[in-house]
Amino acid sequence: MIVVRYKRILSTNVRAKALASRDAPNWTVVVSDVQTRGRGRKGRRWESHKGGLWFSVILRPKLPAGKLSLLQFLGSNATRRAVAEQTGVQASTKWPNDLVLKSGKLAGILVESKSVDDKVSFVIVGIGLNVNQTERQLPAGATSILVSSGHEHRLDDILKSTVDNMRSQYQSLSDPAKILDEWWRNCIHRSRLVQVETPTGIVKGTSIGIDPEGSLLIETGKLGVETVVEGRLRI
Ligand code: BT5
Repeated sequence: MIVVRYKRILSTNVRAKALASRDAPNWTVVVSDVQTRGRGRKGRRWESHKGGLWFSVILRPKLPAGKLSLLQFLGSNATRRAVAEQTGVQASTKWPNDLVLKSGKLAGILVESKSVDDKVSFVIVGIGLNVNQTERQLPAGATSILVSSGHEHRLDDILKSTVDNMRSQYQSLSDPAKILDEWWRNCIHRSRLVQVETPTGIVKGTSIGIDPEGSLLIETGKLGVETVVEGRLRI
């Protein structure tokens, strides 16, 4: 694993993309103590002060572009496992790209990619995990491992464990059900009432599963099962 370290950077995803375009090898990791312009989905801001783990991994999976959302689930599973192994904190997954505790959002995953036609040139799996921030240092609705466990933890140990877990899940990319099953088993809204704000309106109902493409299946009652491709979910 090649690790490229920064004290301060705009965004590890932006840096990783630039390196991937210049043929950096698979499993190159870009990590920074601070991001000054950390990003979430749809250009949302990701607060990335000192104390958190902010990193991006370069991959070139042999997958059609339509299946890339699998990497988001792979990243969530790997981070959840690493957090449990290294800190004892048991986080849950939340669709589509969060790890959460009862006290709030612990981590977010941002998958970005470059494809030509349906062929993937590279994928960047960006992971933001709140580790050693105190409550005061976190944005509203967020939590950290320190807040949950009462202890500080070594960022490098969690980084290494997450990448190791990503590598072992990577073998399962040809068997997506394995990745999606693990994700669903640990999902906080399994069979619970949810509301998802989608680009075309709000969908309400019971979340009953995810399909092979990673879309959320919601039993809405009268309208039957709706397949939600993207959106923001509330329980
Ligand atoms: C995400 O977006 O959850 C994906 C976040 C990915 C961040 C990593 S850090 C390394 C790499 N480099 C980057 O530039 N990005 C990736 P989304 O689902 O859109 O959630 C964004 C929302 O989470 C914001 O609108 C806030 O409400 C909330 N938020 C912002 N910072 C947070 C934090 N540190 N902890 C928890 N929630 C936060």
